[in-house]
Amino acid sequence: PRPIALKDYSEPDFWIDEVHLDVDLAPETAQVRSTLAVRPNASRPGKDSLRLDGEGLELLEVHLNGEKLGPNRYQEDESGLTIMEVPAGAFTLTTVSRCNPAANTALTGLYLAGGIFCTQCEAEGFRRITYMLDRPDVMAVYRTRITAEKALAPVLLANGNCVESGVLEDGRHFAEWHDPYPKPSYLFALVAGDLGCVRDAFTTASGREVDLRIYVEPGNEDRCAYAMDALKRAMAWDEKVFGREYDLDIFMIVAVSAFNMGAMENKGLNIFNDKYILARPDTATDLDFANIEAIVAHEYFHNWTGNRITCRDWFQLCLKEGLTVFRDQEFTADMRSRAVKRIADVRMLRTHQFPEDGGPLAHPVRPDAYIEINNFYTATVYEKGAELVRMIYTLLGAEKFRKGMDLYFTRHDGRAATVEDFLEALSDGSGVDLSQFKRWYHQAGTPEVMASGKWDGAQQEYVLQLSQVCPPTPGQPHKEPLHIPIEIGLLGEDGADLPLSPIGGTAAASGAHVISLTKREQTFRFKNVTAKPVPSLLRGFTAPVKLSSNLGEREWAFLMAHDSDPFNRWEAAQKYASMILTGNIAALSNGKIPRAGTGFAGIVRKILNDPGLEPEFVAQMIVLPAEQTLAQAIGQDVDVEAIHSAREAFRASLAEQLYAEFERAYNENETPGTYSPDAEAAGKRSLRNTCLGYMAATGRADAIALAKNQFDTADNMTDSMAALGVLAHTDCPEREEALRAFHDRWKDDHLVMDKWFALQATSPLPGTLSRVRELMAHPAFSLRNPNKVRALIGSFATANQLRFHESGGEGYRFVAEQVLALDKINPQVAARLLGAFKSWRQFEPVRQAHMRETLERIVSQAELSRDVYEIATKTLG
Ligand code: DPP
Ligand code: ZN
Repeated sequence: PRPIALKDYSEPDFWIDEVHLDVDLAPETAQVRSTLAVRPNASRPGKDSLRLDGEGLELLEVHLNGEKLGPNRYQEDESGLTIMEVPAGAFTLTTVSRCNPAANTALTGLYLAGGIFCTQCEAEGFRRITYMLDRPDVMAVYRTRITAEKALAPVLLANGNCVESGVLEDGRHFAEWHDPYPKPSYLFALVAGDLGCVRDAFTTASGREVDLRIYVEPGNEDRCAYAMDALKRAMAWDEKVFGREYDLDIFMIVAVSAFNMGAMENKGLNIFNDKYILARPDTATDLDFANIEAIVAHEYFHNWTGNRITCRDWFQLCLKEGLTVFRDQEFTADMRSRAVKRIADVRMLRTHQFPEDGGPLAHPVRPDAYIEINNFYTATVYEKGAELVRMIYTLLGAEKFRKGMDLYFTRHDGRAATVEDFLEALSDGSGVDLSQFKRWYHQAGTPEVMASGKWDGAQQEYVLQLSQVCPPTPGQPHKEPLHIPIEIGLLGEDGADLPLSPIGGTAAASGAHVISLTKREQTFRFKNVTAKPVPSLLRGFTAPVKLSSNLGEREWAFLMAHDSDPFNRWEAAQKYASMILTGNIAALSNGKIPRAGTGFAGIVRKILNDPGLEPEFVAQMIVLPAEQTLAQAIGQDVDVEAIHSAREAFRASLAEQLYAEFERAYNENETPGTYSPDAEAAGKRSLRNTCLGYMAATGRADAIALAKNQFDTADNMTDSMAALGVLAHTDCPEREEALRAFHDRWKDDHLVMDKWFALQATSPLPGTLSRVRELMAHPAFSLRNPNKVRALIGSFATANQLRFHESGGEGYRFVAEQVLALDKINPQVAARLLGAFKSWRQFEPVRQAHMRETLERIVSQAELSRDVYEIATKTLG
């Protein structure tokens, strides 16, 4: 397969202004009559043949301006249709074709799953429904008529407003939908099936009434309240914070159980993975509720950042995704705790994006080439993309950022835009120069920033030397210096912030200050510093970089105890713990005695006893860096067993030292009464369950009994899962009994069963791999359903470092087997799963060899999908 490059972009030869679809649905044949209003692109004149994209379609008829064309006038091949000798001016082109929804296991295009007809068109699925210029810079007004047997599909939905519906003979019926806003084909959607509906309404700032509907499988109507509430809050927030109002009279969400992604922002008709809509206290955890809130908001926010202003081409994906993730992060920060949200986002960035950026799959936030675009819905495009927007926000400040965004919306509304357009609007609207900043979009890799601070007692100055390097990434051996905003503070002896008086800059009243590192090396000076301070650098994680400094354990301990910036306080705790743990990991390998970390435990004790801290923040403060994070910190020759043992031992040691404190916090953070998913109550449960985990890490019988009791008596899924997690990951007699009880209670609930699968797949106990194999035969499991694959195989491969990296390579071979089986069913999901190998070079030689061999075996297979081929070859490098 040949790569597609950004530099080869050119406008299409033709524009399509209108699309009329007439879709006649049956499980095994969907007949689509499509009429396109085509006009030549004046800037590329003289083209007499029209090339349309089309895949897996059975072409029946072609008409041009109402006249049926003979087969000599067009040519079909596996990727599309060429119409020869088209008129010089505008014309209409009608095609009649068929596809097979029931046979569509790739879940892109039009598919039938769980009895529901559903579409997924991003990025290039529309061409599997009908022939089209399937590219985002071609924006058309769509009218869609759906016809189906009423008994089979009583509900018929598409984008926009329903303009007509009626009953036909033979038990058939139809509905016709019209979306007045021009849109690219990837935002087209159609849903048909037997669906229940929950309704509500929202009145916009300008007083328009919007009809809100969530469609779900009948029986699930009682699980939609939280999603609906989140939707209304998102609509109000976007009006208030970004001045953006909803534009149609109806907004619909459909929840389906077979979906490749989390959700999709189709105009007026969002389609969701039902995991991110359905929630009831007894079936969904606090994390599920928080994800639902964030994803409902994310998809809603796309209406302006993605739909009204869309992407010119797929290289600009971050233009809508990075920006919309930034918007949903801000929404969650406003709805919940800003500090906790920032910690969660950085945690996610570091676990998923940093390894991508540091490995063979590294690519810029705006990639310059791809083989399969579906492989670029990555943590880099989404999460790092959001960090770039956040840095712009930091550099501009709230007010100027809003001015820039306002200009972006007015300038580009109704159009397909580029990253350059976005940066120009933000720069013009704010008056801030972003020309150097732009490098962030095309330079891959995580920059490393080195900081070295010195207090000059004689001058009463604090001198901070900063330097930056960005390691080479595939195709980019040399990097230019980036514009890196770094928020800093200086702490005095008492732990309070000192006032900051930068030399050659403006003084910060608040004690925190953002400096711009733009050169490879730069020195910053602060005056009137009368005693030696401790610097707090990169507060709020103002840039997605790896920071190293000359701070030692004493300073980290001090910052962990005192930093006024909650993010950096958490960061200091992580650094401190990480220092102890990496030392202990090395000690384990050398037969030395690990440290007990009494100093660390002492600060944890104070934090647990501080009534002024919010419980969720405390929970974050006391969770040790994950095994994968430690592997990254070590960077090479990683020994997963040593990491696991050292971490578990340190957990147990902390738990022994602080048992009474954990027990007290466990008891004090009970949330009696009716369950509420709000952030405060969720935070208490989170702290409480973190404490339970620590207590159980001691292996004490009373702690295991406490977990068992919580499991038996929990009235909500959060507490039930937390307790089951403790039992399932402990070698104790209660384990099997609890897993069985949970199974028997929830075996008919597909979403809850996913939790049950994932929990067992992430168990550190030996035998996990054979359990996972066994579970693949469970009636609730299916390779055809992406959620099942992610829950069981995905969790094993990406969230169980110890067992996936079993030294004999069995884990790798198992996952590779599933990747190959899945590639025949659903290439997107297969390629995603293969991503588990992306950090293979950081492990010790024996495991590296196993992983290389496994990857080579995959590459040597005939008939790989583009998706898997691209990931496998790039991973091997
Ligand atoms: N465009 C979709 C989203 O990010 C793809 N998953 O919302
Ligand atoms: Zn998105």
